[in-house]
Amino acid sequence: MKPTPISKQMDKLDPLLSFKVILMGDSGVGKTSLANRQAYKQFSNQLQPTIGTGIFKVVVPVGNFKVELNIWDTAGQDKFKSVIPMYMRDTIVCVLVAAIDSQLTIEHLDEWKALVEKDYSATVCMVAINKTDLQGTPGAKTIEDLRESLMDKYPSIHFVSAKSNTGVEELFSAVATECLNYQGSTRNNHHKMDLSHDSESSGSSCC
Ligand SMILES: Nc1nc2c(ncn2[C@@H]2O[C@H](COP(=O)(O)OP(=O)(O)OP(=O)(O)O)[C@@H](O)[C@H]2O)c(=O)[nH]1
Ligand SMILES: [Mg+2]
Repeated sequence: MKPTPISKQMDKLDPLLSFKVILMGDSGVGKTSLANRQAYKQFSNQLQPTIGTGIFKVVVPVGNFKVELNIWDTAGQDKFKSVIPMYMRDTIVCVLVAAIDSQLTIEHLDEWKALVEKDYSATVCMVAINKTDLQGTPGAKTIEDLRESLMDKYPSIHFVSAKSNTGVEELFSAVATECLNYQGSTRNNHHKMDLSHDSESSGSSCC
């Protein structure tokens, strides 16, 4: 029997829930590249730095739910940092992004987290260490070392590569699951929603 295409499987899923998610982190770590990879299945070696913010819409199936993520891709350059809190309102999950080949961007994760928590302490901060295709670059820490040094502060860490398309789908699936759990905990008297899979659906689609 032919497998049902993901688009058909997704038609069966309901309801559509929509959440706002923000990508933050130093300039050049690959925030726009991760959003592009998830939304358009594309990667470019020559992206211009983001100015202001861009919004990407993707739909991610999680169990019986079809979750729409509105991904706000912010600009990492210092000159834009002061405006980022203006975009934070109604954000459920913030993905703090750093690059594995730049220890400085990893050290700056705490500053980005502080920026989020200053006014929005309920926002969930997840971490994505991008550019894992560059593992082994001189001076770069290993995934194991990084996980160990960051796990106390950041329980949810994902190691990804927008370039080689490693872990990106899993990252946004985890983000969508976190959003659903948030929704479940606020709506259903702190009972988490049942996210068990009754189909083999996975993947995402962009609107
Ligand atoms: N090797 C490698 N390069 C990547 C990866 N992701 C992004 N890049 C490159 O890193 C550079 C910066 O990527 P962007 O996605 O523009 O970074 P950004 O975080 O959006 O930067 P700002 O918009 O300035 O905040 C680009 O040249 C990308 O091609 C990756 O996974 N691996
Ligand atoms: Mg960008």
